[in-house]
Amino acid sequence: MKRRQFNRQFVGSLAAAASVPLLSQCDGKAPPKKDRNNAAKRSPTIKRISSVEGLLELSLTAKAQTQTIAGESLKLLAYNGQVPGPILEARAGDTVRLTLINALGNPTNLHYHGLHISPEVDNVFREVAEGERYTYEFQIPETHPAVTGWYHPHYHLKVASQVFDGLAGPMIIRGALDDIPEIKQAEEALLVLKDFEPKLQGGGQTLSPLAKRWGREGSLLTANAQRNPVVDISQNGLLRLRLINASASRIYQLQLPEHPWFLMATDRGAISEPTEIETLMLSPGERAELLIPGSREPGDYEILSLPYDRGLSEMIESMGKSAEQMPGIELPKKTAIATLQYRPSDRTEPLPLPTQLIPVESLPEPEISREFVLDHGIDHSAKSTGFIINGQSFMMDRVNTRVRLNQVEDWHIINRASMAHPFHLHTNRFQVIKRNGKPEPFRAWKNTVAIGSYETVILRVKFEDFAGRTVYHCHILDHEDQGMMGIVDIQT
Ligand SMILES: [Cu+2]
Repeated sequence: MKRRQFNRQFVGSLAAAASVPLLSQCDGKAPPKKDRNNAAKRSPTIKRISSVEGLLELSLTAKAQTQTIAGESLKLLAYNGQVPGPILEARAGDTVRLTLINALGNPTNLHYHGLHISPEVDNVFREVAEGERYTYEFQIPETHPAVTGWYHPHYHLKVASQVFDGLAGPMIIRGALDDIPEIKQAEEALLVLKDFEPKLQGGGQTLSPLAKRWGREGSLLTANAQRNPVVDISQNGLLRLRLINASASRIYQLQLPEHPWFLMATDRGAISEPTEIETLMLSPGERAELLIPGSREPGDYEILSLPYDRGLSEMIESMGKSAEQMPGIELPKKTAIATLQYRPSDRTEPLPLPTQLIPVESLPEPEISREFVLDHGIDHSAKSTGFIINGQSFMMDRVNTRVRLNQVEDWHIINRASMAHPFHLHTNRFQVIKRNGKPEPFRAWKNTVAIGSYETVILRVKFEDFAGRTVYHCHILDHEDQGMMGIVDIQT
């Protein structure tokens, strides 16, 4: 085979340099161009804590720390000294015993985003006070699907600041999906997408009321707390890439130009078959798993974050141009968030994609339909500062919606506001049935869905297994802190 050298001078890290001799030659035409100034470095591996003999046992200390990210010294909050926090990994049926130690100087708690567990455990009303510790113990149901979940604080009024400052970590549950032979053969990578703002996190500036209303965003886009890290992909291999949007407010519109990628799982598990996609929208809280075949010309392929306007142009028009200059408000722009880098392999035949994953059942017709109108306004009873659902702002002891266990419902989520509001339901999964009157192209299990300004989404949910009080809310966490949350009481 005729091979030729290609330019790898942009590769900075020692680990990457070590792989250069192996990768120094390749077939045919030149690999795609990339921005040489935007140096891609191999991401340091996130520490992984896995269950042993059916038990995932650990403690997580939440504490402030200074961390250098892309050359900026940032004052952040970390779990066990790491941003992002360690990857927690367990199997369906395993027991989790997690002790949260709070050294933040503020109250906090934990939410297990993407896990189907009792709201008595995954309890957002719990307070773990400063200096205290609390042990969360639960069993992951035997029938739990394989999911990419994540854990983060959910203490009302502190959620946006604690997550924006770094408190978030991946939580992987393995199940039947992991036993599919083609999936077993795939290599895995995981990227936690998260923005930071040096002006706020170390620069001494404070968040303006306008940026808080908008939902704070940072100018420094990172994956695994690194700017544009390298993700290895084996030539003729198969990469299973997990993505978590752990940003407080940012909506990503992702693209992998000149390279195929296939969606294999959404928030709450696999879809029925790998589905080739063009762009992937990931709003705060959402996850996706992709299958990427190493089938292209060896080279570097950037995963791009494309501009997505979640209502900024309208806000800037109404507030004046000064909005653009405020830390915490970022104009949408195109950025490389990670770079896939080909690594040679002895494989001459490409690894096949699975033809089937896990069937996504069709939910029965709903017994009840409800409307949830998302809007900006004041609920005087709750002394809210401006974000409401059905005219109501969140109150700690006010149940907004009562449902029956095992009942199937259609929820019409109507966004009457000029900003996008990603809607997240705790405890239970749902399927998006229609968006703006149009059926979704395929069935998928979700628990967070972006609802653009003036859009309507119908989701179908069956309240399964667990009774008790849980919540739904906007996952732009500043909006949640400012009242865009409701309590649903699941009754037997
Ligand atoms: Cu919102």
